[in-house]
Amino acid sequence: MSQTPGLIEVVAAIICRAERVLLCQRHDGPHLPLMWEFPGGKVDPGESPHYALRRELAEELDVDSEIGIQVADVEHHYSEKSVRIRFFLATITGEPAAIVHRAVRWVRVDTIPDYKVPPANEAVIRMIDKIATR
Ligand code: DGT
Repeated sequence: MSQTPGLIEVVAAIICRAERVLLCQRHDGPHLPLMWEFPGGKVDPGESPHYALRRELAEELDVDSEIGIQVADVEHHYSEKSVRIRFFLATITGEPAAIVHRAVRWVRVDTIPDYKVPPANEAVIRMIDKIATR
């Protein structure tokens, strides 16, 4: 995959079930503390986005997954780093476990505004009701 120098390539999964979407709460650390993100993470060198996302979902949630279409592609600049996040629809087998997150939760789409999300996710969250019903 071609990469822009300095831009960290990230993949994230939008996993929907019965009008709910899976959100994962980050720990209370220095970067985006306690925010509710979509599961995923950095693409390692040589990995395809799909491969990276399946690996991340297995590592983070202990689930097998199928990755579907890409629904958003966002670039975001933090003071300390820049990320490009590609969001994919995905389905998982089994119940997700909070292996690396503080919590994982199936959140009703209409209650997402109650959750603090990373600024990079705001555009995706605004269209989540359309995405969730695809
Ligand atoms: P690390 O490895 O110590 O940098 O750990 P994280 O958790 O800060 O980074 P990682 O590997 O999950 O990379 C994801 C980056 O993308 C991180 O800067 C947070 C940012 N991000 C923004 N929105 C999302 C999202 O919905 N899901 C995920 N997984 N990352 C997001």
